[in-house]
Amino acid sequence: MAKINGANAMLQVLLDWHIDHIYGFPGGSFDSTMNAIHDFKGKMKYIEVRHEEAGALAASAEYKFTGKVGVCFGSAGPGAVHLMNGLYDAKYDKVPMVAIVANVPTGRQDMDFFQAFDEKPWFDPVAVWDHQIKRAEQIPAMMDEAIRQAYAKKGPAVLILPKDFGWDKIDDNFRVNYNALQAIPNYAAPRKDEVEAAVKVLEEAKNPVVYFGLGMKGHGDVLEKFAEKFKTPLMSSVMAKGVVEDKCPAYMGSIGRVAPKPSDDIQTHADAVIWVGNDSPFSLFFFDPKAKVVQIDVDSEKLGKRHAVDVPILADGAKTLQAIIDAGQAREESPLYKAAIADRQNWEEWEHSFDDSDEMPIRREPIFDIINKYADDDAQFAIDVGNINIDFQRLVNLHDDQTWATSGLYATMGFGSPAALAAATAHPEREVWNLSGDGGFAMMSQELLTEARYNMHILNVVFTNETLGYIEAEQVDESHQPLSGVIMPNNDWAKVAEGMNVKGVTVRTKKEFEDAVKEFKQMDGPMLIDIKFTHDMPYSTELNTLDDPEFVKKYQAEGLKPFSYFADKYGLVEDAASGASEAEEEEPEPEPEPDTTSGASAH
Ligand SMILES: Cc1ncc(C[n+]2csc(CCOP(=O)(O)OP(=O)(O)O)c2C)c(N)n1
Ligand SMILES: [Mg+2]
Repeated sequence: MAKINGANAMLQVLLDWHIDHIYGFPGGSFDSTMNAIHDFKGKMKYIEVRHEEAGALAASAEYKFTGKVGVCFGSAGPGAVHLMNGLYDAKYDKVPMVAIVANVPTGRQDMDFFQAFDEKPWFDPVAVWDHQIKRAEQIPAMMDEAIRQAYAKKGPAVLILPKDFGWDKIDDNFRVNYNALQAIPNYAAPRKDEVEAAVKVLEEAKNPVVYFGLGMKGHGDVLEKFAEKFKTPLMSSVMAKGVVEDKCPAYMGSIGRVAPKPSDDIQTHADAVIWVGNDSPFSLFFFDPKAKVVQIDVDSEKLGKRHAVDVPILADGAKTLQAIIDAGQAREESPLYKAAIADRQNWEEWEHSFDDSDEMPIRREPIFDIINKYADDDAQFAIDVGNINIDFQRLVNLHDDQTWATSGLYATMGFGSPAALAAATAHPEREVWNLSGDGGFAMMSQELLTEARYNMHILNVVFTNETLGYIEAEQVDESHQPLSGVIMPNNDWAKVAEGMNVKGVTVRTKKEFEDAVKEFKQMDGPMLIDIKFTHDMPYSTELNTLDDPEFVKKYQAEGLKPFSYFADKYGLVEDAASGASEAEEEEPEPEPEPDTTSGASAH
């Protein structure tokens, strides 16, 4: 029997799973695998990040962009601990990923040795599967198992490899189980009585809406058909932006703090919600508690979790919506639908009225006008955490094959740069936009070195507003406290970039930004644009009090109409029997979340 080093057998399993790259950073305890990586040059691409957290976040982002598992590694002790943030990102957003973690040689374990600690218990709370290899012969089978477990349980799997086993010679006869996971999920269709019950709710409702999540990914066409036939506004979780193209007239965007105004306006007025493939935790605070809910999900644990459910359907979302489309009668536009469409138009006109504003420092709208004009139809957007979540949700017009990723439910700052590495590695032929606030960018800015080293075509856009804006807005609007700990120094990010061999440009105007973007599109490799950006906060949908002159002045919202204007105009009469208006009077305002970091949903 031919023999192979344990670490080489491990990498061969990755290759057989069609995984041809791995993010990581070496250490002494990982020497045996680094030797294997050297042996696999040309077959397995090694992306040497400058911080293990970046590798772990890149591995998590990889699945968000491509639907394929990402793999990262760290050495024993500090390298292992640095991975943790990326593992939690994967856990919260239900992302299959694999981390290979080194341990000191077996003969040195549990003896107070250098860098040694009991790694498995450390990973137990985060991992969907975590085990330390106990014999070298297990290596290929356990690598295979880690990948299958990550996919099946939709989370991070951690394989702990003691250094000595990586050097050991084992039989070279392992055959991977890649084919086993090629089965395409085929979730159940709904029963006839369930479809009838859903149609009844729809027919009895005056103002029904659809509220979907990532469970509908790939089925935007069915959602659009549904909205077209039943004249229902479509709303989504934050993470489901892009499932329906932004230009779809019925799509009001996501709901919550980061969302555009119209969906926030209309959600309390719905008397029926078709809730599909959506588990957004913030939805606890949305909708009239008395609204009728038809909830469709493939996971029974989700049914009734975020709102009382009247018609639970444990079935495929797209098949169920299609069955309702086939069985139900077309509807006229409801007052809520008409009001929503007009509200959205008012909101978008207001936003675009600032597109050519020459206010200094520059406003958000002119910047996003350029991004929308210049981003390729298959651009990949890596989105950090902070006000950029709000601006991206509201101002980027996603279309065609554009993709995006952020840190959703875990919402870690510093996600943008590692996610950009993942996008550029997975699809080097497509351009990558890393959109990050100055605080978030600072957390992983060392990855400019990685971008330069591999000449990745990434445009890093840093929004320098000299504050941790998202938290500043919370301190002002929610807790009414003095600003505390949010100031950022006005850093020269272009200079930092140049110091790391990345072309750096500082811009203050729309024209300068446009010229810099044009330059990026002509060149190879990475670039950084530091925008000296407005210190004003995005329009607050949490307050959304257009009848308050102070509020209007603060957000220059003279062009915006309160929703009551459209409600009156289109005869949106609150029906006491439906509970919508009653509920508004009776139910106390929900307490703001202690940390409403992103309002995002995994599904
Ligand atoms: C690692 C981490 N630390 C703290 C937070 C809390 N937090 C959320 S957004 C934010 C501010 C982001 O600031 P910046 O990147 O400058 O973006 P801005 O909102 O100013 O555009 C903070 C501190 C977090 N989400 N992640
Ligand atoms: Mg900032």
